[in-house]
Amino acid sequence: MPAKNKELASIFTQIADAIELKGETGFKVLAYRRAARALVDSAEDVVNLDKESRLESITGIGSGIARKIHEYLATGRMKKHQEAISGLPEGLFAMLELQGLGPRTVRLLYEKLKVNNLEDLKRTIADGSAASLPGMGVRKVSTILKSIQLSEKSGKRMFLNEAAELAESVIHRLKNDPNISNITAAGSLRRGKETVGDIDILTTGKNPKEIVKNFTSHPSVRQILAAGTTKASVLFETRTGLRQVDLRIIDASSYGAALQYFTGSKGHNIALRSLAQKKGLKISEYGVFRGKKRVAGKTEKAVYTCVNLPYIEPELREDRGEIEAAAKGKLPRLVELKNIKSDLHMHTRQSDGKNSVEEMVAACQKLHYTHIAITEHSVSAGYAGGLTADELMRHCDRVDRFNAHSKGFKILKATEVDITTSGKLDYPDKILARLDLVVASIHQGFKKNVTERVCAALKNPLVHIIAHPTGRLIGKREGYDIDLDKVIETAARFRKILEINAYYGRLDLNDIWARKAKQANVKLSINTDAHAVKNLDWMKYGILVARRAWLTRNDVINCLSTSKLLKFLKTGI
Ligand code: DGT
Ligand code: CA
Ligand code: CA
Ligand code: ZN
Repeated sequence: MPAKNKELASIFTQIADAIELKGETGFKVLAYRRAARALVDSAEDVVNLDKESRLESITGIGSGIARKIHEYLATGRMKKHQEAISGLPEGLFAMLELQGLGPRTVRLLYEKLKVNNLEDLKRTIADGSAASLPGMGVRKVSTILKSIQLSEKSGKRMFLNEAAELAESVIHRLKNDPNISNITAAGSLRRGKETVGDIDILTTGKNPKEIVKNFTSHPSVRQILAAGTTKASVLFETRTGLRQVDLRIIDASSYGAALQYFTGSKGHNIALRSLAQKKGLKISEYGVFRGKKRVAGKTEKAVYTCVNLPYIEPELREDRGEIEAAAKGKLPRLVELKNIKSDLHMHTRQSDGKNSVEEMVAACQKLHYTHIAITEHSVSAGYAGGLTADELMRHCDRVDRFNAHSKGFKILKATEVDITTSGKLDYPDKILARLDLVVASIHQGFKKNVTERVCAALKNPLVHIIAHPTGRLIGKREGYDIDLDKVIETAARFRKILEINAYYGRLDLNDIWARKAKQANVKLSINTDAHAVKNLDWMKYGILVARRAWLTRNDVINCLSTSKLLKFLKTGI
């Protein structure tokens, strides 16, 4: 949606809300709401409409509204807006965002109980005064309380797994709609971004109205924000709160152009459009145009072909040099899930995992891996059932026995050894020397010389991989104070491997740092750190990070065959 359409729509909505809060009802309120809807639904930029004095050609915009739009575009202000909101506490508008709380109720709370904001509202719910207002009652209040709790949970962006699962469930249901021919997720989810704000779904098909109806009647939809003839925005209830999903129904002739546009990122789109302009072309969500003539639009690839570029994978579309690389024919051939032959960091019941070695093996064989590493925690990770040196040696004996009888699938003898607060490893070298793979990581002393300790581990000839190098937990913990440039430089010097931890709450290294590691000739390893069979499919999230980091299969040691990996671990080549 053009930026000014969006801006003006929210201004008109706020006017409607404000005058309703002040007691206005009827057609004036409706007129402002209708104008807001019309601006959202319009395919044309309100700026152009205003310039060409065509505002009133849009249904829902009369002369009064048109004048106000013009005033706002010309001066950056709208008198009616300022007048409408004056005297109203800002907190009232935030309350209106809650489901089950309309202007009439907010007004009642404001006038009778001096409720100015969400905090006041929570207080009056807790002390029972809200429920005792006329027309309120316990049931209504409990609905409002649930909305507050949901909206507090929804404040943050979604983890990649939640976004992927939500999109999948919406798409799965709509796929049964005979009206729909194509359906796919776009936006940040398609780019594999580590967190997702809202879900953008594009479809083609007949009877768009029916498709919208089908979409908005999904049983998990809690609120319909907008529902037009070719698009709709709704809030779904998920485990973590209310999440926005946008659906757009596109004409088949524009599907590629729309997919390109709504996949973003915004930065990538802007760069692509300016390249097109230099070639006398205009790219929009409807197609690629030379003057009035559409020269492409059906497929995404054709959009890129128009500006003499090869197809650019969604994960690369972040305006981080992908357009220049594409122009020079230097795009990397990105690693894919199907290239992965192993998962090299996982836990079983022997330490803090949920499943047995046998169960993890069976699950990994189903994934067509040829080998895995079981990496239990070490001695001082007592909280996580860390293995004593003896226990680790007995585990290795069992692995040797398994491998002696196993064809086409090997378990690597391995550990996830703690880098202790003193900077030493948690097992003596003679124990580590028996292992095929040593994964080292920090689990304690987050503030104690982390860079030095990690670099010391990298210098130990027995160490291969540093797991989750920054220790961040997305949205929860910043990560250690670590000098990653120095870690990467040290890893490069000693031919060591850095992990992309595929757990959706870690994704550590992230895309930016994994790319820097590659540029410094450091190999990466994508691992799930699974603590149960069902965690093994997090690999796909690690792959997305790797692709966003421009990695090819040659950068990722999980793509090596068993023998090549074992040789690499021994010799560094
Ligand atoms: P999110 O939802 O915050 O994780 O990020 P996105 O990238 O999914 O952003 P969203 O949902 O606001 O919009 C989806 C795509 O639509 C976005 O990646 C690029 C395109 N888009 C949206 N607004 C604009 C805009 O104002 N200008 C341009 N060039 N593209 C836009
Ligand atoms: Ca989005
Ligand atoms: Ca969106
Ligand atoms: Zn682990």
